[in-house]
Amino acid sequence: MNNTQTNELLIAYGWKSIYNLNFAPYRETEYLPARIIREGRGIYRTISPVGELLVQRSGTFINLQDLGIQVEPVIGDWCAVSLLGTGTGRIEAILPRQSVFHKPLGQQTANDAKIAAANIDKVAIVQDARFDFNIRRIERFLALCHADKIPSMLVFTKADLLDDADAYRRRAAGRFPDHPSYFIDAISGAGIDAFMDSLEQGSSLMLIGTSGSGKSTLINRLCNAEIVKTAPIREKDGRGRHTTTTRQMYLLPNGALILDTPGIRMVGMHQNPGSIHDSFDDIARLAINCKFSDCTHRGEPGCAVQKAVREGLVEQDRYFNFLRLMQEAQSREEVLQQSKQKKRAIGAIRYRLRRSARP
Ligand SMILES: Nc1nc2c(ncn2[C@@H]2O[C@H](COP(=O)(O)OP(=O)(O)OP(=O)(O)O)[C@@H](O)[C@H]2O)c(=O)[nH]1
Ligand SMILES: [Mg+2]
Repeated sequence: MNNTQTNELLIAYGWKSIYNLNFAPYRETEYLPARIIREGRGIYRTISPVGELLVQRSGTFINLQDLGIQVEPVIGDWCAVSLLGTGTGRIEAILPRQSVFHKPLGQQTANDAKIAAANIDKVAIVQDARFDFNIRRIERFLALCHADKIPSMLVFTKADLLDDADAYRRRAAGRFPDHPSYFIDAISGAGIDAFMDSLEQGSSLMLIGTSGSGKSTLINRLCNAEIVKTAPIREKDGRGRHTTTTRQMYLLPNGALILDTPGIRMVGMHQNPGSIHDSFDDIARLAINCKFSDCTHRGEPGCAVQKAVREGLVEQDRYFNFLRLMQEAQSREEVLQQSKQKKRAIGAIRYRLRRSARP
């Protein structure tokens, strides 16, 4: 494929000039660039210059994956595909990714990819403002976005069910002054225009949130059509029913791309304590003035963070959540260290056994 063939369809699905460079090694081949817009049991739905293609991994690709040279394809990936028959093809390579969003710990399973999506420009953290307004969970999601260096915004749904929406707005703006937040009634469409206007043509926005928060309903409202299945939350506990089970990308009428995702059950931290520190930048700024450079902000003398909490400059709840996330990240780091040491020790035993078995 040459540059003139970088057609409108690819551009509509987020092709950027950088991908011309990424695709350069395949330019002289018969391969076509294609973007994964839906994953499911080893079959990927993609958009290519010749339209929609259902693709699977080629044998060579699987071999390269076994050698650790190719990665597991995920939604949002740009691939080099070979055409097989009408509407079908094979993934031959994954183009270098511009961004990745890692699944939170708790969502990652041993055999599964640790990455939820690739080439994402923005993440919208979707939360049910009426039944599940949970500031601490938002902080967890923000820490994940921050670790992956993906800009994020907050979307509060079910604004129509709030008695005093302004109080919630103030609470969100107070706690997250650096993040745009949108309060939306996805049933009537109130608040949808401001949100839609924030989405750029050709940019990819991923929705994340718990089940029942209204991610799919939001997409239907943005498209003004019932294109995604939705279901009411359970009456007994107000939880969602995990209606969406696969990740899928949709092209909105304004030209932006939006990814619907299954509801996240647990938002466990997968990053190191350093990146948690970075995502609480107000606390990180204060920490510079702590007496000790390795201050844990848990009671050391001369702690500038605790002083700010006492003076009401940092919300107590935010401070406690920061400590909790740090502790989670530290425990995870210790577990990783221990398992590394264990692997090294097992490796050394195997090596000694091999040597002693030599004639
Ligand atoms: N009143 C009101 N109800 C809403 C709004 N947004 C979503 N809902 C309702 O919330 C319920 C759950 O919505 P879904 O869109 O299925 O939620 P989801 O986040 O996609 O859930 P999963 O697919 O399970 O992850 C549905 O009954 C929606 O009609 C809103 O803004 N106002
Ligand atoms: Mg859904």
